Amino acid sequence: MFMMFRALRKWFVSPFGSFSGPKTETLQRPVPKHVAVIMDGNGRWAQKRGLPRIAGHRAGMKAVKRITKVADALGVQVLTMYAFSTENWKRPKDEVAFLMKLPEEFIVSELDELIQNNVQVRFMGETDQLPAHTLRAVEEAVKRTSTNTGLILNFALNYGGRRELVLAMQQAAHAAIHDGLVPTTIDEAWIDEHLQTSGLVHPDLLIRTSGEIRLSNFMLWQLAYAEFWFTEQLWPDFRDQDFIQAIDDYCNRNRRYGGLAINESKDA
Ligand code: V07
Repeated sequence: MFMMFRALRKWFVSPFGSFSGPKTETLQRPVPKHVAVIMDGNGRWAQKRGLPRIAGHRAGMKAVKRITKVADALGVQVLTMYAFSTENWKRPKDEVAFLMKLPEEFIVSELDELIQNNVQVRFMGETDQLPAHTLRAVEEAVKRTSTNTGLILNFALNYGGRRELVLAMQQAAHAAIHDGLVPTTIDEAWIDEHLQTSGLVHPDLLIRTSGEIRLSNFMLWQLAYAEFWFTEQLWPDFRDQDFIQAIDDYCNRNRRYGGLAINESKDA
C-alpha cells in the first residue's frame, strides 16, 4: 500500500494537477493504463434506502465523477464506464427515459470541469436507437473535449460486446466485396481497428461492483488478458479508497501472458 501513495502524489497536490512525471517507479507493476468498470448495484442501493431506482442512478453518476478524478490522479490513461447495455432497454420505460437524460445532466454539471482538467470524453455503442437529445449531449461532450490530451473517459452506452463483433465482421464482408479485402489481411490488428475501442489500449483491469461475477457481454475481445476485480460494494457506495485498493491489488498480482510474470526474475 505504501507504494501506492507515491502514485498518489499528484492527487495530494491537486486532484487534477498537471504533474506528469513518473508515478509508478516503485510499484511492482505500473498502474493499469486502461480500467474498465461495470457499475452495478445502483437500483439495489436505492431499494435498500426505500428510494426509487432512479435515485440510485443519480447517486451512481456522482460516483462516476469521483472515480474519474481519482483515476486521473493515479495516472490511469483510459477509464471505460459501462453506462447502458443493449440489454438495459428491457427495463421499465420510465427508468430507461430517466437514464437517457443522464448524459445531459452530466454535461451540464461536469463538462466545464472535465475540460479544465484536460479530460477527453469518448463514446462507444450504437447511436441508432438513442433518443436525439441523448445523442446530442454525448456528441457535445465528445466534440468539446476532442482536443484534450489527458485521461480518456470512455462511456459505453447502448453497447454490447457481441454486437460490436458482429459490426466488425459486417465491415470485413463489406470491404471484401467493395474494397478487395483478402482474408489474410484480417488479423488481430485489423479487428482491433474495426472495434469501437479503435486507437485505445485494451483494458488491463476490469472492476465490477455489486457482487456479480459475470462479464455480461462487456468488451469480450478487449478483456482477453485483463485482470478481473470484483467487490460486493454497490456502485454508489464505491469510494476512492476502493478504486485505490483495486489498483493496488492489480499492481501486486503477477500477470502471466503464458510466459514469465512481469516481476519474476529470469534466473529465479
Ligand atoms: C449513467 C450513472 C452511472 C451508473 C450506471 C447507470 C446510470 C454518466 C453517463 C454519461 C454518458 C455519456 C456521456 C456523459 C455521461 C451516463 C447513462 C447512465 C445512460 F457523454 N452516467 N450515466 N449515461 N448512469
